[in-house]
Amino acid sequence: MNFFKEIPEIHYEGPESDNPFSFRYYDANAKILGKTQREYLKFAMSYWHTMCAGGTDMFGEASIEKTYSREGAMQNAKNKAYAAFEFMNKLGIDYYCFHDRDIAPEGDTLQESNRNLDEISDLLLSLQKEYGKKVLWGTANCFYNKRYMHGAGTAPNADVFAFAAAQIKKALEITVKLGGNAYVFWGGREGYETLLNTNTALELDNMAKLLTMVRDYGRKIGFKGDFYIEPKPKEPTKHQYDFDASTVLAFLRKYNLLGDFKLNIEANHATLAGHTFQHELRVCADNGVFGSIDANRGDTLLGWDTDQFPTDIYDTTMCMYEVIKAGGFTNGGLNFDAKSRRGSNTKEDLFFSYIAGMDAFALGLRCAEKIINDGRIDSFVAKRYESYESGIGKKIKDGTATLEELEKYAFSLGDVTTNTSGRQEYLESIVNSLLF
Ligand code: XUL
Ligand code: CO
Repeated sequence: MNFFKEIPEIHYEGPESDNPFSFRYYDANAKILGKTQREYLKFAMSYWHTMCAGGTDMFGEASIEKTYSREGAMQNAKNKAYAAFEFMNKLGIDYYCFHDRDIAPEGDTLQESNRNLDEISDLLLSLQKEYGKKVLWGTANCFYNKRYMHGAGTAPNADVFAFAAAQIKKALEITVKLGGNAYVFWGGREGYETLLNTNTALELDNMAKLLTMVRDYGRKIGFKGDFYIEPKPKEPTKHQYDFDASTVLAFLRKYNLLGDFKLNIEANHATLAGHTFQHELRVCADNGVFGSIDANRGDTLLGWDTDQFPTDIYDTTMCMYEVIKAGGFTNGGLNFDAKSRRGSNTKEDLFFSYIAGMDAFALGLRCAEKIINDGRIDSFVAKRYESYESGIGKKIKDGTATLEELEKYAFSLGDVTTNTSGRQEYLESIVNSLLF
């Protein structure tokens, strides 16, 4: 099997190289902040976009050839697995992420789907050993089949809930079998179209019950990794319950799921929620729930999830700045939840897309390191809040100040005229001078 035989292995050649099949910034073994770039970035291939998506949209049929065999769905899945490892191997990507239905076809019954998964995961396990690749995370596709049109864990019908629970149980078992250290919940249709037909309180309670059961079962079968929730505000549903990082945090707190659950932040989901990618990462880091990243980008002129490959250096820099500050990845990594455009429809384009994304993050990592090593941004922020390090400010910070005490203190001040500049433009120009 040699699906990508016309494509060479991709290696680092440096910024001056004009070889399109080379990395100009991603130098896997070069050290940065004490780790190799490879260890820091932990790139992962998304099985669905990379191996399955044919470039369809609401107006058009597939434009990209993703057929691996015409001898039935199982043979296709097997050949797809060989192609996936050939692809990762040529790019030097160590991890992959998958939905159950990406790797093995759905059967007529859940039992048949599960048998398909057993057979294909045996093959994946042997390919992982052969190529030295790992699973970053697994998940269940509980949104494609029409049974899930009203949701899975938030379905108004208990049979749908039960079916989803059983499907997720198997997807978790397969993730564990393949050695994955994380399991993702993206609430594809866990939301509503209209409140006129929706019992939001029951739906959210049920969702929490499902996550609790999966957590408990996972721990019972020896899964020691993280569960992640991936926030997204809308699409496919009008309103999704896992709207953004703050909403998910409130949910995890309410239902006592913190500790086992962290967040998987996707760039384009952040922008759809009206936030920057960096904002969502910061919310996670501030609350100890930073888990993993779905690396992509949207388009400011389009209001949907375009899942484009990330190439904006400012974005990747500020992302890696937050990742470094959060202590780097543990069980998570950078999964390219991104697809080549419908018009970029050759095998070469698939490689160019990954090269562009990996280079953008490698460059972002180096730029973030520069900002941190330069120190001006950090020391500006520290100085901006220094009044909380002593006197009345320290009492406020420590939680020992009372309202009466603050009133007495304020009376002693006369007027307060100590507002100092936030120096936004100056700081932005420092970042630019370090980047370019
Ligand atoms: C959809 C999305 C999913 C999840 C996994 O917007 O991001 O691919 O990452 O189900
Ligand atoms: Co995603």
